[in-house]
Amino acid sequence: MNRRTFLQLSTISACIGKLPIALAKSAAPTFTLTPKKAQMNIVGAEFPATDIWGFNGEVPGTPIRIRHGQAVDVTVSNALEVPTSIHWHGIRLPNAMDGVAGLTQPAIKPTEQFRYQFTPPDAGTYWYHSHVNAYEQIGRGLYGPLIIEETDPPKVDRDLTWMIDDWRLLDDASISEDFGAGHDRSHAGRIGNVPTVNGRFRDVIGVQSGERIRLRLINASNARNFSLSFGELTPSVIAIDGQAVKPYQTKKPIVVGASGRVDLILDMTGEPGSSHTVTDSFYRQTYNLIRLEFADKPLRESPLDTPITLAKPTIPEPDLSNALKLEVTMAGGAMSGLQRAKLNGEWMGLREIAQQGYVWAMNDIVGNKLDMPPLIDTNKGQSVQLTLVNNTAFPHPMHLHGHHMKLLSVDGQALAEPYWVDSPLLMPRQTMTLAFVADNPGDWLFHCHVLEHHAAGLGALVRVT
Ligand SMILES: [Cu+2]
Repeated sequence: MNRRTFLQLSTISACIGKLPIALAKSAAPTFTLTPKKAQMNIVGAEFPATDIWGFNGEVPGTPIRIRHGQAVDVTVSNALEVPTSIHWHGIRLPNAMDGVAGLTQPAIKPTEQFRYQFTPPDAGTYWYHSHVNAYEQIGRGLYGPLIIEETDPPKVDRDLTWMIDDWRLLDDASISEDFGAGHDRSHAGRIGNVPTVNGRFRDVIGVQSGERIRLRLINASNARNFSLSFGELTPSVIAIDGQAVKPYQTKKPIVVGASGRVDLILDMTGEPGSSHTVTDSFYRQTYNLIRLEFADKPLRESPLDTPITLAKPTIPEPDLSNALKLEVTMAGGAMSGLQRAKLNGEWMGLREIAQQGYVWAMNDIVGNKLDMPPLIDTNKGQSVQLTLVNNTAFPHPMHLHGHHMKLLSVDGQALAEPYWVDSPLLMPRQTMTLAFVADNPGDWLFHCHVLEHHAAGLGALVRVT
């Protein structure tokens, strides 16, 4: 650094000293995300590295981590050979920043840049991912964590993020190129054969007895849902889809549907020197996802006894007595018996629809494009009550952009403690009632986050004006 630049810098710092405190406090880091091709070893040293697409060449991409009240300021510089965009999953943001190419912005072409700027209204655990040919681009690795830190977070020894994913790899560890395959579109989506945590297969992490860990689980899979057990450990759930819930301890497996998030407090109650396996049992087979290895020396003799409750969400409460009430039935896919549906406004037999690559419908309408008539068209401020009926043989994580919905009941049973979600996982034949205030103007996607299902018609628009 020469004397001249040093002087310039000291002038700048002198100026910062005079800024009003509120302004100085909100100065947030800026980020550049360059989606590009890279290589990464996923399955271990005995296998070749895998060609991936990653933000800044990594999977997960560079963590975007800011404090609540600060702005997200990210410049995307597209170094791929194809167009892309970034969606900020779960954030209530202005429509123009939502990142859905073809709906809220044009795709970012190769060599072009796009700057995303918004201030997230809610703290919590979110993620970002491509929203162009998502089933291919996310499947190749274009995603990363987005963490908005609470002003007053619970005291923990470590705050860890696990982006859980699964990859469909061939024997030489290369990615299987069959993106959007017909069977995946009509069945459970692109389920992979290599489940990973933060891009590593069968990883091992070191922990200490008595340690308290906040674990942010983010499911970045195309299609795989997870149901995680932590061996002898008993997690406490403190947030779902980024929003605080009343903390509860549970021995039941923690379900994280595709695109969903769950925040846990995990007290490391295992013996020094012991080893605990985290397993997934969502589908028929149970397998080991990752292993926790306890150090020989404890961190402390007994777990912390400090509070773990997060501040209550500040999302507007829907007014159920004046809500617009709507039932939405998902139908189609294999083994559903769907006979016909509307494609481009015309009734057609399922065979004819399938010939064009579509197999799903919401309220008999195939969501084949982004500029369709909206499923919901309402005024800003209107409360909406949605009853979602999964009349299919497969689970569907249904993601609403730009809003959070309060989950009120499941299969007609009212929840004792309703909670906020943006990606509720509906099991086969399940019904959920949710409500939200349509307070964010714009055209928003509402779609299944099994990315192959969305590509095959399981999507719709919510218009708020
Ligand atoms: Cu689905």
